[in-house]
Amino acid sequence: MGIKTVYEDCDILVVGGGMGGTGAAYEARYWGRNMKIIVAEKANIDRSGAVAQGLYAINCYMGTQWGENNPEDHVRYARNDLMGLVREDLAFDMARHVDSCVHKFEEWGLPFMKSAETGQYLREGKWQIMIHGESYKPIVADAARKSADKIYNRIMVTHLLMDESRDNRVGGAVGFNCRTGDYHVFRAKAVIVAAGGASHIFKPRSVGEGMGRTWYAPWSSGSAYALSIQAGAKMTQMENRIVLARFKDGYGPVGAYFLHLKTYTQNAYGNEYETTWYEDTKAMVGEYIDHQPTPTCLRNHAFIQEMKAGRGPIYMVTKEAFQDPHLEEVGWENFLGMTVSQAVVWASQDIDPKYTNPELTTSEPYVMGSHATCSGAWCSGPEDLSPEEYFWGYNRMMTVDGLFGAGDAVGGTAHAFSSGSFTEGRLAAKAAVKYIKDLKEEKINVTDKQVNDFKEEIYQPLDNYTIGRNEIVGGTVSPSYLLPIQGLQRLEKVMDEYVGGISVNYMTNDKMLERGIELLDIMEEDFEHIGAEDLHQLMRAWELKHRLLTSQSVAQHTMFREETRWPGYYYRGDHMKLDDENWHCLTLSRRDPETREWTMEKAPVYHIVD
Ligand code: SFD
Ligand code: AMP
Repeated sequence: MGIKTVYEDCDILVVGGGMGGTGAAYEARYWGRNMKIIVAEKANIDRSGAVAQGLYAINCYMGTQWGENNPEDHVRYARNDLMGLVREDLAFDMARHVDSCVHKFEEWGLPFMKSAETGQYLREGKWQIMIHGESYKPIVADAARKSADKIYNRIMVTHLLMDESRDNRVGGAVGFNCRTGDYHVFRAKAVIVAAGGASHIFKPRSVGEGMGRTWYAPWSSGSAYALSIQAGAKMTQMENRIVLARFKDGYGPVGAYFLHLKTYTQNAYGNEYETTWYEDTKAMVGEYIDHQPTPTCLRNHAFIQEMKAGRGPIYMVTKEAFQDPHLEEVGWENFLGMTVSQAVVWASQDIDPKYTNPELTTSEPYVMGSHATCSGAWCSGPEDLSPEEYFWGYNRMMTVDGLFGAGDAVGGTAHAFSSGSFTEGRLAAKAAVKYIKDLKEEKINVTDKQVNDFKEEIYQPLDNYTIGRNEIVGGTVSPSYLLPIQGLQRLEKVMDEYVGGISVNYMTNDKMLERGIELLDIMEEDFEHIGAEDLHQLMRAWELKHRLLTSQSVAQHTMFREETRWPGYYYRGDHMKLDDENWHCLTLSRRDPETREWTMEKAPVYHIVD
């Protein structure tokens, strides 16, 4: 192969320069003054990740110094929203540090809205503060750029390297440059995976001409999960996919509308519907329905039931709030700074929310760890807080030595959002520096064989295409290869139909999952034959493989948890109730990198906050 190999040896490698990755680069420099810190990013950190377009709110801010909330309050909030199951040590640790990160964002130039009465940050809700956030990502990227020795943009990281002198220790990562095609080998003493969550593993509502539009970023390819799973790291709560109530077709978020504009929902006939489903929900989940605020999944549940009962569409009542010119402006700006497509959809469909109440929908499921859900890697907590089973030496270190996580990558930390993900990056980097210092002179050993084997595997889709292409004279259907888009649609269909997507109203059961898992396993074999016609498609091929591994993990976890813990996110038809007696626990999985077999286990939930 005439492919150039570029080597970079460093102390800390940050994979993914999104919110978690930029936080990690920034903090690594503070503690590791003389260390070599490298970031490898698939896109360009100025506009990469979920925050690429900007955000209109910072959804996690305690305001402790203003007497607003304490970290304990946030743990209670996240636990309540996730139906009792979070990693309270990780959640507390993030919450006690998040405010200082937000203050830094302001110092670095991010424009915050301020309350006319108090002069403090303008609250959208109890936890959320409002920003003019179009510039959010370039601002945090700048901090990372000033901290790291080098940022490699346009590198799709495909695999982690393992140290060959010690079992179960990471040794770096490999990937390729999506523009030049060069093969990149990063040998590192510690790796922080911050490669974001996963969209497009379940079939989206937006298909055909709208296919690129999803709520979570379409380029969130589950790499944080796949890279960690490939390396043998344990994962937790991967069944805890998230479904969101969103404005229809543009997937515009609803938080600013509900919390700041004080809009509310009603069914097609102008009626409030959540109370209609109170008894039904109580029969499924017991007293959780009485918790305040109502958990996100249970709000979804009422929405889904009302639609099934034939009283849709569900509308957001905007007509009242939009009579106030200030709120009208906020309503539009919310989307222009974060989800431009929602404003475009309204314009194209003649919807002016001042005169027409727009429709809401429930989205397809996403897998991520930082919104109202907590899928991700099983990580050590901080030494001063974590019970024994949650602590193995270094904060945010996965079950592979030297491998750390931040943001969506980390399991158990719901409601971290952008600010909490950045905070987790900082926490992981501080611990990674300590890990390296503790290694002292011990070297990482990565053989040429390991590097060359990955090289062959990574570029295989280009060969598949070049050779297979000779068998056809026109069109895209070949007997020898699948294109990434064809593979993606096949994956989305299986996940949708068998693992609880939109076409089955989020319903699945043991038999459906059994078949889904079989089909995913067949797909794993078929994806050896993905054909990539160019480097961009090679990136698509690897994104697809990462999505598949993420999906397999989701299916395995969904099979393992024999209850319906989060109605409104998904339903196990064979176990339609929440079962605290047997399942008030976290689920853990590990895929053996050699045999590819999955093993599942339960882990206790420790309530460290009353
Ligand atoms: O309204 C590889 N989020 C919101 N957070 C808030 O604080 N406020 C909001 O208003 C939020 N809302 C919102 C949000 C997201 C989106 C898409 C919308 C609206 C429309 C959530 C946050 O954005 C989210 O919590 C954080 O961004 C998560 O941080 P992190 O670091 O875990 O993920 P990332 O930022 O997406 O970064 C991932 C990076 O990795 C790169 N990458 N690099 C190399 N190799 C690979 N194989 C890679 N795969 C991925 C990515 O390019 C990226 O840079 S609201 O809905 O609630
Ligand atoms: P969203 O725009 O839906 O992503 O939500 C942004 C923030 O507002 C998140 O912290 C949500 O949990 C919160 N949120 C959204 N809708 C509601 C609601 N109806 N009640 C309470 N919190 C909400």
